[in-house]
Amino acid sequence: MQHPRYIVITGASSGIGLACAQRLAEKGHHLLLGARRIDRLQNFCATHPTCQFGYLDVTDRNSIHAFVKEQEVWLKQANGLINSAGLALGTEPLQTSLEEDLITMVDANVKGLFSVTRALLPFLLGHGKGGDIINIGSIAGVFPYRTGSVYGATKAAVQVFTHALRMDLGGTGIRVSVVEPGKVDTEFSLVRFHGDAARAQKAYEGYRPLQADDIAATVDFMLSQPPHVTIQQVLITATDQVSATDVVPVSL
Ligand code: 8X3
Repeated sequence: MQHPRYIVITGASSGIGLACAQRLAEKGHHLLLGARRIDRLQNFCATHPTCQFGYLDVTDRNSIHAFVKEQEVWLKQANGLINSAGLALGTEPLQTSLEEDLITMVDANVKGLFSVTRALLPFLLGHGKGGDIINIGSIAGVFPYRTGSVYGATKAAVQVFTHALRMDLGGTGIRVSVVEPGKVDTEFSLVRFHGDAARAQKAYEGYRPLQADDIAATVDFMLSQPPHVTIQQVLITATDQVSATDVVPVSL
């Protein structure tokens, strides 16, 4: 078996974060899970003995600092961070969008991801043995689409942050990467559509979307590379998704 790792996962209560937790816990890695919905994390950790959890609201600096302080002992061994907390809100063009949505997306996807990473870097660097930072970006940050100005811009920020942080961390053995998924069948659309379940379900109908575990498998593959290999950027879509917005179901 691969050496067990000590990996922090944000946004671990659902979607890609939860799928990463499931897959990596099954491989015996030690995980520190952060999210707001700690009842979900508690349930998960009850059946996964290598996992522990803490309340983490990445949009709140005080919460980030409290999480770090509470988990200080565990964090001394940390050699991985998966930044999965993030969201899209609304499907309106900017002129009719809600300002609240804009602020929340920037707070979580940009300020939250940057602040969590900065707060954890002293630990990732402290033991001098290298590690991984894997950021969950989006196809929206690579190929802009209508009504995705703010969400796409936050994910473009994640991509640039990844590439520049990799430079900052040159020589430390810490690999920095971004995974940029297309449509993944998770609670993502339910959140984006403000809880409209029927509409959210439609977003994944009529074709075969990615599942959260497809992304977790990619993350696992990246983490499993030997130390001299960095997979810096991965754009991953369902085969049926041929652009940021177009779906053409495979007819084989
Ligand atoms: C999620 C994918 O296609 O909704 O980041 O932008 S998409």
